[in-house]
Amino acid sequence: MKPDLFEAPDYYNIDELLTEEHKLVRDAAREWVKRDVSPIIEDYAQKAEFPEQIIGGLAEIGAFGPYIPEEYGGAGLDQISYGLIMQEIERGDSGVRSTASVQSSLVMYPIWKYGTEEQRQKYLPKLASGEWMGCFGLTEPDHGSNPGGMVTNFKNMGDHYLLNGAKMWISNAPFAQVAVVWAKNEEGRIHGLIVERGMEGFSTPETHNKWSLRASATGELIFDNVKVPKENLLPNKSGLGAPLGCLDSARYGIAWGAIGAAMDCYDTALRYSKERTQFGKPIGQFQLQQKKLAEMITEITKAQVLTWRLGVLRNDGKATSAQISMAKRNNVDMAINIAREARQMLGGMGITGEYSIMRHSMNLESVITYEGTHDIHLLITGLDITGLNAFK
Ligand code: TGC
Ligand code: FAD
Repeated sequence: MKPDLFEAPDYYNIDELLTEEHKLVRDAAREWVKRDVSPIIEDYAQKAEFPEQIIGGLAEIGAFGPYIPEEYGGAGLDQISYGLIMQEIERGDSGVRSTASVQSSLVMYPIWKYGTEEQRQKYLPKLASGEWMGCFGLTEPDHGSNPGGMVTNFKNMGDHYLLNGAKMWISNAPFAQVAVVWAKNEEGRIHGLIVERGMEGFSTPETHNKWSLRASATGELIFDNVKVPKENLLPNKSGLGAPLGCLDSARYGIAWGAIGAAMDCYDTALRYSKERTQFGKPIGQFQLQQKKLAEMITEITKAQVLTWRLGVLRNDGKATSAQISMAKRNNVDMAINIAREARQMLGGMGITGEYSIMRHSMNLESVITYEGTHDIHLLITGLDITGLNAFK
């Protein structure tokens, strides 16, 4: 792969909206990605392996629990710093950002928000340091967009719960020590349970043959009469709103992450357009190529402003789920379109692993699907503006 020469576009001087702390956090993550991710990631994506050696570095840049209080091992940062870390990681690779999103927003967040003090003390510091990795089991083979239909269930056996069912498409599953699993009790109410690797009847087969997110490990979670200790139930929130609340935090991170992937594709295409000559001039001098670049920087800039504003709303505790959904949908769609156009600008070289664009393009097919598909997010906005529910 070519050396990482990334220079971040900032057409509207968004940096002026950031604090010194935001910039320090962002720059540390950017340097780490250049040093420890870019040189190896193409190889790992080609091999379809998660590079486990980067776990320590992710923890060091604060990617595991950026906004979790320091008393639990988190970085205690605000929502904009959290977003900027996700942006920088996904600039390197969406699969690496996935690993961090799951750990922070889908495992640490529910333990922090819905767990007991004992659960927080037991799990959060180890998850923040990367000593333990976690995964989040919501999706099932027959219940993806409609998680409320889940059939995974647990029964109260007096001194423990008995868990049965299966989850599918679970990021980090093949190596996670801890799984936050959503299941229905005997009354059909959804609860979160912490399941640990090694519990009898719990297995995590890996999902192979992915053309997307190849540097992220995906698997199933299978529960065959798993005895879960009663103290592993998350007691402080139940119902579908509990897992959906975690998704708000993760979708917000993805909105920032997608900007990172788009910036990398744009920056690569811009540089290539000045170096590659055809018909005796740099291809960047042709009007059609300039149109592509002009549209890319416009869309990136719009997404940067939208997402920074969403971060301010999140910091003030005012962002709605529908606002977060809009940013996730818009930014991932923006990034996938930019990846496609940027790929074309590199001609044949664009399909090779010499450049990052094709990998981003394939990764973004997962990002536009998980955490709610593009169409589900359109319907969430539709419901919010009309008051009419397409899901009922
Ligand atoms: P609905 O009746 O609308 O809602 C049920 C309850 O949930 C509340 N709620 C929310 N709460 C917090 N945050 C949100 N975003 C919420 N959205 C809804 C709602 O108020 C209600 O509460 P209550 O108290 O009245 O019971 O639910 P529905 O069954 O009609 O479904 C709505 C729908 C379709 C929008 C929802 O199911 C949905 O978002 N589906 C998409 C599924 C999804 O996103 N799955 C993601 C799986 S995890 C994943 O993909 C990780 S990838 C990680 C990585 O690698 O980066
Ligand atoms: P389906 O729900 O079957 O949807 C199929 C199509 O139908 C889509 O186009 C969808 O938009 C459309 N559709 C569905 N309902 C409607 C409707 N009401 N109106 C209009 N169109 C509709 N899940 C987890 O729980 N944890 C994870 O860590 C996780 N990681 C993932 C990693 C990867 C790489 C991938 C690909 C997925 C991951 N997922 C995870 C699952 C992901 O959230 C689901 O794939 C996603 O929610 C869609 O569900 P589905 O694949 O079952 O598609």
